[in-house]
Amino acid sequence: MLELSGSRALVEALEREGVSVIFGLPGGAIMPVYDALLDSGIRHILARHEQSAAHMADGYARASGRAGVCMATSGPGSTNLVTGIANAYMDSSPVVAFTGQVPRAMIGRDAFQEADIIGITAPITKYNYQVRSASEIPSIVKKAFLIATSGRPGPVLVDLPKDVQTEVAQMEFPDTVEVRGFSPPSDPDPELLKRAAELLAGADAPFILAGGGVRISNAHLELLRLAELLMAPVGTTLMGKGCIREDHPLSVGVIGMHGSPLANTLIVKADVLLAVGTRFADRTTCDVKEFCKEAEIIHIDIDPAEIGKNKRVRLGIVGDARKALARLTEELAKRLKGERPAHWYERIKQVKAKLQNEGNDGLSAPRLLKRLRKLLPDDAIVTTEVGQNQMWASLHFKAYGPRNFITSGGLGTMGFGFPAAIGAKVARPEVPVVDIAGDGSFQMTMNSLATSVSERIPVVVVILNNRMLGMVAQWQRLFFRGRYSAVEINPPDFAKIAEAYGAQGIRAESMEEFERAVKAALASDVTTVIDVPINPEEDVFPMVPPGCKLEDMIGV
Ligand SMILES: Cc1ncc(C[n+]2csc(CCOP(=O)(O)OP(=O)(O)O)c2C)c(N)n1
Repeated sequence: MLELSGSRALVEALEREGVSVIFGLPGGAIMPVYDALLDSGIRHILARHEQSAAHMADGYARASGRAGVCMATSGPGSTNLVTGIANAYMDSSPVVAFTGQVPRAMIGRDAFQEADIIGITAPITKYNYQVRSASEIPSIVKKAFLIATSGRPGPVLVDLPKDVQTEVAQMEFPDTVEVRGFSPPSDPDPELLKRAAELLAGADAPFILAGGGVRISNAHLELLRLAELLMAPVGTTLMGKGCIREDHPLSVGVIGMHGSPLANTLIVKADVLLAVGTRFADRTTCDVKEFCKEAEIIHIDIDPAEIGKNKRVRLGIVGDARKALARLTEELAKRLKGERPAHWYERIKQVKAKLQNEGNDGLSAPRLLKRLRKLLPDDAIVTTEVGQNQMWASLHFKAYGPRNFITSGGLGTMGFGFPAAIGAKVARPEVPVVDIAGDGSFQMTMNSLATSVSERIPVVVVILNNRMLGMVAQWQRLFFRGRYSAVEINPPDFAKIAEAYGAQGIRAESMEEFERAVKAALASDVTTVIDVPINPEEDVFPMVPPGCKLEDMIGV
């Protein structure tokens, strides 16, 4: 037993969890913890807005596979975290957030900077808890990390009243904790795996749909083995992008509203669909009732609540994707006789060669992204903002690894990409990290330039600058008779803004200038913002119009 203040116990508990970095911004109600941090080995990265701190923690988590930690004061500090927490929740990202709170006796009295953050975040956290006695801190921190990272990951929030932080108590740091009603996921049912193998072995046109769960459980190699054994094409959700190298002959790209034409046409022809670690989100399935209506669907997911939630399936298998895929492959190998047809290889190769052709249409977004791919090493990490930039990146920027494409798929949060890039760079400083941005999205969190420069976390931002809230403008062109409403945003001079923060700012007006700018950015040890003007009226195609089914794709 150790006698410690609550704030010292918190720092000690974080160190025992292996936390080496926290993203945050202080204030009155969390000051004892900030003071205790000074005596620890933990690096604190000062955000300029708590939303960005949460996105940084989220980007760190996705790039590293470990929990990301953020911290804020009470009231507005904690409410500013909300978007970042909701974003992590929708994308199953393990973020642990600590918030200061007014002293215990003041709770519920409308005290200065009081907010009921426990009530506010109840629906967007996997678990949240207000600490009522300092002695609880060691076990609560252990529980927070266990819950955030195990099973289907997600955000956890721990609220710390200020007087709990200063209270001195006998502290016991447990090696393990039990959480009532929370048990590790069971092993996948062997009988169901056998039935799944039988279905797949008998399929004429099998298809594999890989979601973010494949990345989370590090199941990419198992996925590849199964796909190669079965000789089935693999499409991914946006969250699963990169789970199979997108230059692999069996990879067909992302499925969905802005999916690749190849992926969307092949998946609807499948007779057996193996879906792994996906929640059948509406952006992936489009009209969910019509989605793969004729196929036998096998769904593997770690979260039992996902089975049958959005889509009725023939076989639902609960368990870790990596274990399930490994065992399914063993079962399948016993059942497959003779060589599998390799006809996919040729067909996919031909279509892809056509798609990868850069063309020569000036500074078009697809062309810029294809060029960017060539300029970056295979292991570079790309984050995106939200809007056309995100969909272009999904379609035209090939990802070569499961943690190399980081995007806000669930909440669709503009302003996510830049702070997430900073978090990812902290997690993996050895690889280049590039945020593919829109001019609208970047303006939402561009004050993170200050963090990036002063904390020496150099990333690259490529702004596909159409001077528009482009995706909204596209919908207005297509579905509102071209009547623009509130989409022209007159962006500032981004290169000057970057320079004002001490970053490097480059405006690139030709492909040659773009190439030079990317090379200069990669060689630089400071963040670089590359502003590229593109045609304001360029649409992202193909597209499945809202309410339609995958087969109704337009603009192919
Ligand atoms: C925080 C937030 N507010 C509003 C939206 C709605 N929205 C979706 S895409 C989009 C336009 C994005 O514009 P920009 O960042 O310039 O990217 P572009 O579509 O032009 O590539 C908007 C406003 C959103 N996704 N997130």
